[in-house]
Amino acid sequence: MSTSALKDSVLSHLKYSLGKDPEHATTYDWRVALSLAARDRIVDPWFESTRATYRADAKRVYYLSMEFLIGRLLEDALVNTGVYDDAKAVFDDLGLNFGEILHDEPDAALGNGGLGRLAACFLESLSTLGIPAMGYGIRYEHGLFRQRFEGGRQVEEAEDWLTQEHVWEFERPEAAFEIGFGGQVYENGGRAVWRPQEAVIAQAFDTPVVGWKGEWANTLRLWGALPKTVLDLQRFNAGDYAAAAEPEALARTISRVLYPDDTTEEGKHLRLKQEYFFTAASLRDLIRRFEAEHDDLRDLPKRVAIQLNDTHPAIAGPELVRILHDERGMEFETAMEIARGCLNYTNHTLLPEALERWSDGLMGYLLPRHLQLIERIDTAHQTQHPGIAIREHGEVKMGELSFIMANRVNGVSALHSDLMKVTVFKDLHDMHPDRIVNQTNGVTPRRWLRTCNPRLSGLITDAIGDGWIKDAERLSELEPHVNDAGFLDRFVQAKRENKVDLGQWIAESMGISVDPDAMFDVQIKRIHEYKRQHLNILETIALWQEMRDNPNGDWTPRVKIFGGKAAPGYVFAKEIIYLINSVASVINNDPVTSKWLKVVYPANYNVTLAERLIPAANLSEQISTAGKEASGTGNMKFALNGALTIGTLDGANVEIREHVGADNFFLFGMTAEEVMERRTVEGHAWDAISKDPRLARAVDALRNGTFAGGDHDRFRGIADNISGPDYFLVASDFSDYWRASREVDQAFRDTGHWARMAALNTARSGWFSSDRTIRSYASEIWDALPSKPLRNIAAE
Ligand code: NBG
Repeated sequence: MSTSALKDSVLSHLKYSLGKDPEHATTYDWRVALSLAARDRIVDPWFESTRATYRADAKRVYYLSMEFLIGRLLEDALVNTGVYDDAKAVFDDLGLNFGEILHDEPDAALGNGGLGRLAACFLESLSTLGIPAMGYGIRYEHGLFRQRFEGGRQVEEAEDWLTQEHVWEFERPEAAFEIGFGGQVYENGGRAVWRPQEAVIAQAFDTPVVGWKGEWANTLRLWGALPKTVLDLQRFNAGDYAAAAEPEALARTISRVLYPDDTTEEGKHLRLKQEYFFTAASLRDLIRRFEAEHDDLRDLPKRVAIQLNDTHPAIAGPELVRILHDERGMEFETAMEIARGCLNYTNHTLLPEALERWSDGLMGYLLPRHLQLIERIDTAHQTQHPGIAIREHGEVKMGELSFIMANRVNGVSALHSDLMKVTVFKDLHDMHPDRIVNQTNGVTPRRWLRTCNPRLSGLITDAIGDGWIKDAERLSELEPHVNDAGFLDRFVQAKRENKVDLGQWIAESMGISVDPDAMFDVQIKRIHEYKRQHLNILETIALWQEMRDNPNGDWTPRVKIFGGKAAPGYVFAKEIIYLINSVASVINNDPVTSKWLKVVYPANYNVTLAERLIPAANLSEQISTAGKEASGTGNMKFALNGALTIGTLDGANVEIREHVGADNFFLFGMTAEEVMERRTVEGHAWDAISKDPRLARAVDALRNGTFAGGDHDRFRGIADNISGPDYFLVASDFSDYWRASREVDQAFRDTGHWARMAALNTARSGWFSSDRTIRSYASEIWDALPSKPLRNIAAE
């Protein structure tokens, strides 16, 4: 496409879609006009992908996920369709600030963290690889909350990304299903009939997801909840306006927010409704599609692979059985076999408290027929494999249900998959030793290197051509360049410029000045005790204390950057946020240490902020208690962008270290096995603290009011936890973390060597592309093949 054709398209959308002339157009208008022009370019390959899928009668992959953390879509679409440079030229020509236009787009936060972002990377890779697939989820009106800090504490606000037109989606009023809840189960002629008491409409909204070079586009289909009757006219006419609008309000709550706080009964109720709502709509949709082409539902497993992203869509098992058995009259056993032939389950956590369980009471109330079927599935399984129950203590265990209903079950890193076999799913694994397979996570190199880091990706392409963008393992061709001083200089230069940009942004948005030559040390992820942001901040405190003791020391300057949100109901995580902000305000105002140490915690960490921070990072903090982080994906993005990791042997860190080489990775801490052993030692935290005066002093600073304006109690909770139960072994890992951090300091001073290590991280991280992950799911789980790639629209 020529620049002038793109310009015509943008101007035409501005005029005919937005009804604006260029003189009066705002940044928003321009952004929407450009997005529509970009979207136009995706529609043809999108249609062609669907046609090709029908022609080939290809197996389809359905990815059911409560979360798709897609972030902004415009820049990605421009890059993938090959018109980024043209678009920039168009706006330069119009005298408009292109960066500002790209940044006008709201960040679609339809996810919490890694699990949701993984789903988004997978969709992009599925499209790049040309595998016919569809993502199914919920079109949350508000998505994840927006985080603000007030006096250092987290405040949550509703995110309102949908108040503006969401230009990427197509509303599908014709693709709608009625989804019921509650009611009774009757028997009719030997068949169970479920008569729900209430129902809402699930309506589809489609977003095309385009792959690299625009060769293929799959669909992300998100369900919005609508009422069956918009207005109760009788009540309205009787003057009761609020009650008249009630059905609408009630229905809409289902797709209003992501993960409502489920600590209350109401929250639980709504959450289970959401799960059933989108799962049931998706199953109906995919069966309808199947039946448009085929007539025997027994062939479903040959044509359809369904991936359950965590247990949130686990109700798919009983729902599919219900459709086949109750509605279509198949034998229960046949229905089970078909369901199991289609379904697969990915586990994303071993934390027992994060494995979903629903009380029989709630399940029986909302989904009475499903509860009966779960009992039947449980009995059938126990007849063959006695000793493990899906239902226990009056609850349905969704992990067990998912496992039993799945053809394949996978963990998300080698270590995690191994641990699944000996911990949470030990008994089930012993019964079904072939069911668990590992699929180490990955990230799309298009967004997470090509687009977010144009400087580095430009340099890479200069050195080895652009084949790495589609085939990230070709990044290994950089290895010989790592010994070339000229290449390394440019590598360092690219990183430095990214740091200067970030530094400017920090100065402008937070009023903190940072030195671009200091080490940018970044920990960005949800705030959680197992991720141990408090270990990082304790080390920061200890370092600061040491610098103050020795103000003439030759310290390696560091900027400690944090980012992340805490779940609204997670009190301890919110205390950690408060502590980080409090430490930041003391340290950042200390004239003695200010040339060496800064603590920066920008609020509202999201995909967009990650795209800003990762390219500018020197050091990636991956310091979870070993055995607790299922995989991590941020760790991969950092390594890809030439940051070195300081980390424990946890999740995918293990594999990252194997790939980049132990010499290019700062390892510390106990192994998963040592962690389990250490926990059995009584007083392990006290023991660690008494052996390390540095740690003792840092913990003491939490109790003596240093960061609390003299208030001794403010951070007592955290201090008591670290020195008492310390389940996540912050105290026990501290000394080794300190040692490794000082090694990092030393290494950073040898700039040439550091640059080489950083470049090797990039060169050796290609394996962590989500293309590799998806290929592996396709061959080991889905038995799905890429359909022939179509024309390359980027070349046109
Ligand atoms: C998260 C894990 C991460 C992992 C992502 C994606 C959940 C339940 N789990 O370690 O904590 O990288 O899933 O697999 O969100």
